[in-house]
Amino acid sequence: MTIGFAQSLKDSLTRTRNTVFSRIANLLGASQVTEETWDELEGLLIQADVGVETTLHLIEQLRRRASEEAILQTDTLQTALREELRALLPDPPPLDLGNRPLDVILIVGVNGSGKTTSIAKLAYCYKQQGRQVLLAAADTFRAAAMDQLGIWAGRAGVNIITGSVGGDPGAIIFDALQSAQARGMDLVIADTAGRLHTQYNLMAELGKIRTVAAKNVPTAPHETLLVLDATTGQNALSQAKHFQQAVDVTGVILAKLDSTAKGGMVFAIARELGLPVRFVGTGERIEHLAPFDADVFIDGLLGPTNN
Ligand SMILES: Nc1nc2c(ncn2[C@@H]2O[C@H](COP(=O)(O)OP(=O)(O)O)[C@@H](O)[C@H]2O)c(=O)[nH]1
Ligand SMILES: [Mg+2]
Repeated sequence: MTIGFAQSLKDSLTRTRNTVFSRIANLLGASQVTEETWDELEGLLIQADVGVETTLHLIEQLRRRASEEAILQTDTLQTALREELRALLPDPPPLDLGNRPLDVILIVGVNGSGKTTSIAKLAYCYKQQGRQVLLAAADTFRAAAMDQLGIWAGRAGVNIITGSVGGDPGAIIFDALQSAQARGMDLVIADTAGRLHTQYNLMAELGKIRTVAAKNVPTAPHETLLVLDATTGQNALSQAKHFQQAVDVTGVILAKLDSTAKGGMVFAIARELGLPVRFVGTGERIEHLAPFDADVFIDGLLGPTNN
């Protein structure tokens, strides 16, 4: 990870760090571990949006280690906490991109989560890396969604395929893939409608998009990234489960990390959803997207290690 990305990931954690994690770091300063330490740590982790289930798991692991390793001092416990948090975020394999002539990324998530903005940021980021990017505006449910993506495509300097409002999203994916292949482009990023009003609609629509994609590019989509709004904390998790039932989600883009103190939800996403966070939104501008890095993330929360 470049220094610039690492810094922006750390900066986006300012609220999360200042609100709760700095208190965890203070609690685990240089003193004795007491029964109160455990209670306070548990409360702070829950406040930090780590999630109840994940917090209880962490406390259990740490209590076991404290007794096995005879941990009496809070600073040693802090080191153990850091290790256990890190263990919750196993490094995923690299994104399945760049292994074929044309990659397809499907972006899913509810309206307002930051989907369109994240697509623009991804397009910009991959364009910087020299890739030929084409956007597919397959959120045909709202006219504004297609217009907005068009504006962002202009900012990112990439082309876009749109259709008519209420039109068939599958047809737009079809056009986009045909067009990308004809023009020798190597990456299609598709926006989709974030309708959740019935699970059936969601599944039907996303299922159809996948079928059309796979017909044109046999192994597509290569990544299906779910955009979650970090400011919604634990609510985002139940939302995510609906999407996981509808489509084979391969990773998460955690948008708006800069505007929340709920950054601890990354641990719950990993443990409760089994999904790696791949990118985080660090602001509203097109360059405000950072690849996720677990070591940088944990340093950003607790400060760098002293050893
Ligand atoms: N601060 C901040 N705002 C964001 C970020 N990503 C998206 N937003 C804002 O969230 C709002 C909704 O984003 P949009 O992309 O339109 O969401 P969509 O409805 O899911 O497509 C907009 O006001 C964006 O500027 C981010 O990473 N940080
Ligand atoms: Mg949108």
